[in-house]
Amino acid sequence: MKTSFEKRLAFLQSEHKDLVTRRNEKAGLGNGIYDRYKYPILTAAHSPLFWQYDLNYKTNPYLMVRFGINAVLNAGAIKCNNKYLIIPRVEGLNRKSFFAVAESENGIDNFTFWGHPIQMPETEHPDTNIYDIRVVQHEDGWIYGLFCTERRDPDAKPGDQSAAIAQCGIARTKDLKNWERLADLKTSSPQQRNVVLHPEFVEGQYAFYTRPQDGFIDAGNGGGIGFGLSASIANAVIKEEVIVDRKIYHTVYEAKNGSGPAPIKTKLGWMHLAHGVRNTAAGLRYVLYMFVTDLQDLTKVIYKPGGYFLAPEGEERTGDVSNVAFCNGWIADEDGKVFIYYASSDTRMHVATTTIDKLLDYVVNTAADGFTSSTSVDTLYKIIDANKENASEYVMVTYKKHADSHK
Ligand code: M1P
Repeated sequence: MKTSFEKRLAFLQSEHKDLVTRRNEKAGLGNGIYDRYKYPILTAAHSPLFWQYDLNYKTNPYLMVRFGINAVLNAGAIKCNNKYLIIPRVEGLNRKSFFAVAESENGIDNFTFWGHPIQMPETEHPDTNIYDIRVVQHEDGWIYGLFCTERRDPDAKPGDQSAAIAQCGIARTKDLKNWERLADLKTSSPQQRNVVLHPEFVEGQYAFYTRPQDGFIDAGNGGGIGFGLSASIANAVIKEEVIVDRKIYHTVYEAKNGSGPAPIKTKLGWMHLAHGVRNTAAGLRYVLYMFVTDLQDLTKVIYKPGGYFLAPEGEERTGDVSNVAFCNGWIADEDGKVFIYYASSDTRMHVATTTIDKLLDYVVNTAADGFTSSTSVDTLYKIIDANKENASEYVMVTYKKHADSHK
């Protein structure tokens, strides 16, 4: 007869197997720009049982969780050897997070973690917490991981156990297993988060997208997404940060914004996915938005659709930090397919799929934010009037009905 240990183990194994082998499928019709999927691709429950449990009856007779995982979120992404690899922030019950690689054959389901999480080397100033890695294949031949390293503020008063300093940690690898840690990025900003390495040299130097900020949460006078160059990557120093994409009053990025994954090079320009934050009575709301910069002048925004590209929907709206969509990883396949790996509410990972062509259509043909209600109405008038000529019979019937009632 099976012991209760054996029964519990068999149950845990079968639940875990069902979860990690579950097929994913597109959810509904989508918005024409991208498709969401029915199931999250990674959650805390996807972490291997051999991380969470001591599986030995003698040392864990109740088969208790010995290392609980709280959330799996904010993943970097890269395609290597034909596999879709994502590197989420895996957060333990103790709030400390670390990086681990999960791979999938098709990019939308069956993501499974590699056996061991990444042992990220440290600088002479140990990290208290590391998170939100952006992985990028640089033209110098290395894969870089830029992430946030957080440490207690050395000037914090003894009673203040929350004050923290966020800076950009930098490491490089060839295989995502063995990492070489480089010096943290130096800029003139007291805090840095959401720093991204541009995949190509610019003027013979390493180029970074930054997010200067005054406080740990508050961007304060930090104007938005910045850009700067450094001759060295081993000791990266940015002397001058130019703001590429500003915070603007009454937009979805009025409180702060930050670069997402490294931009994708397209025929029209560098395509960026970023997050924008605004404050509400219910707290901060994080959404994703897009912009494109000039191929020659990387600081010049040439297309920027108004409003958000993706916001948390349905169950995505709740979690540890509710009302958050965050993305720091996407993969563009050679055939033009794009996999957008986004996290919801600081809790779980999802995928949305689209193509470069659809994204270019979106950025070019979606009206820019006019920053007032009346410009929104002007945009809508243009769409309605154009539809007079192009709409199907069905749409025209409803159009005429409503147009007549408007006379
Ligand atoms: O909680 C939402 C996000 O908050 C931070 O992002 P930002 O620096 O733009 O405010 C990060 O801690 C991020 O990990 C988190 O998802």
